[in-house]
Amino acid sequence: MILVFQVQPILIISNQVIEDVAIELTESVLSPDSEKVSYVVARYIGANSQKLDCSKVDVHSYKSGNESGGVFEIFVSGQPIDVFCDLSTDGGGWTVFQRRMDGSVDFFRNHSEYVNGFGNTNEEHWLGLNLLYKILQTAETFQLRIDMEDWDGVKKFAEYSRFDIGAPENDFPLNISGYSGTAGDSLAVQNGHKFTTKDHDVDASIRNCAIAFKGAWWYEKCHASNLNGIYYEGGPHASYADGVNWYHWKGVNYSLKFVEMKIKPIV
Ligand SMILES: [Ca+2]
Repeated sequence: MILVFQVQPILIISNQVIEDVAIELTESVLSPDSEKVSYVVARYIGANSQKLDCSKVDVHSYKSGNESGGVFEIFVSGQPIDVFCDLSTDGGGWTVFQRRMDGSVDFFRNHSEYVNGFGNTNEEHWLGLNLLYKILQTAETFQLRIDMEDWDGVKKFAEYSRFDIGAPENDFPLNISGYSGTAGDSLAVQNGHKFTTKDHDVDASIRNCAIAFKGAWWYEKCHASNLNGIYYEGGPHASYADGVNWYHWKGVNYSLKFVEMKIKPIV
């Protein structure tokens, strides 16, 4: 009963929301979990006035692009933020937080830049670990999808049914599971590890993996994937494992032409 009183003030706004909340609360009560209930309530409070991620945007409200994808405004901790939404791949609703596509943006950057984000939302960019962390707080479970393309136009993907990163004070450790896809699982090695940059070494190696492999990543000692590495035109590179590498597809001497990392809540 307490739950009902908590959500009543929201229910005025739309019948659809009433139904959605009722369904989710029913599921929550069937498997009691106060954290989940608070997530659901917070999510629907936000859904009425604020779009918390790309799964809740009005597809016609793009700032650039079109209904199948583009730049949209979402709200992160109440603040409007422009993000790129992929509204067509695998059911749409994906909030993009990383893209490599032409090498126009330097990704060999320091800790504060990876925390705060950089690049052009329409093109190459890194959304930023702080924003990513905050978005991931708005639902109990997010999934991760990574779309990739080689220089022959072959496309593959990796998807994880659970994706999360830890708090800033813990250096954003990676928490993933539930791989599926066509590209192979090159994130398993990185799971549980903190985010290292060239000026912030929190990896498991005696050296700094970000310096060694010219990227910034959830390095262990060091990696099976390096999607923030050097963008080598054409693909093959003689240098060892410092490109935009995804080991289980193309090995460590092939830099991908296109990469896009994106998240979507499971609700
Ligand atoms: Ca180290």
